[in-house]
Amino acid sequence: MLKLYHWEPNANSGKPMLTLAEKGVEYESHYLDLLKFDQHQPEYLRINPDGTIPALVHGDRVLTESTPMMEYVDEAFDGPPLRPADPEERWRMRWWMRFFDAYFGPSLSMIGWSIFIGPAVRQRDPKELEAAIERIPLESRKIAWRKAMFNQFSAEELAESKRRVLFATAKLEQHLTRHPFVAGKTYSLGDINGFNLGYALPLSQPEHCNDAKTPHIMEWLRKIYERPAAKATWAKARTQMGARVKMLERGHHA
Ligand SMILES: N[C@@H](CCC(=O)N[C@@H](CS)C(=O)NCC(=O)O)C(=O)O
Repeated sequence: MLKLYHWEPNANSGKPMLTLAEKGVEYESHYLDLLKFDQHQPEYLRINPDGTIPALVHGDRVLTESTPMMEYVDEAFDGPPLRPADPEERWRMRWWMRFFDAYFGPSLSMIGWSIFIGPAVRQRDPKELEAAIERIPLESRKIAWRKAMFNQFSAEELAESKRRVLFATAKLEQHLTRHPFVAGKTYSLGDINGFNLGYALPLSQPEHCNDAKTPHIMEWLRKIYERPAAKATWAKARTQMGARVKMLERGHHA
């Protein structure tokens, strides 16, 4: 019995969703609405006391942390391997996953929380928002929610996040001029990771990520989106968040 607790096919939730789809593994999907704070409700905290998503329940095991979770899925189930056999390629895959998760993801996330998540909940009753913050178990998530809800990200921290996102975008473009995929020749968890964090870059940073400036990133994103597993995964999107992926359809013009 396999259950995945997730939100939209996006960022950390999308990583195991696409991995499971690539492996051809069936699972019971539990959609948590992040904007309704489903992830902080007692039923979910019994599964993941940190109150973050995703979480994967396999028999009596509870797996958290989306990147090691993808490796678990690749190891534990049949289906096409998603980690290269070649040691150098596997090292490169892990190098990039670390870079995506530690550097690119948090910066992209801060920008997303300030322009999308915050405004999406800000009009609610401030007392309701304060009560929601009180229920958040992790201090770091409390801080992120408070800043998003009350528009408290400073201009300096947003500028630094933007600088990091552009640095990471340029670094990835450079890398993809030499390799078709993140690990090298082989499509891998590294691509699944990067795609989930960055598929909306052409929308969020249109003047920096586009066919003229980053043709290799654009081709890489489109190639991944054309995979049947990716199409099936993003077909599960329930909101505009996941539906943004449609701009990767060839022939789509902004
Ligand atoms: N490092 C964790 C991060 C999990 C995480 O923070 N997930 C976000 C969604 S992408 C979340 O649960 N946010 C909800 C909240 O902070 O309340 C992972 O990769 O799984």
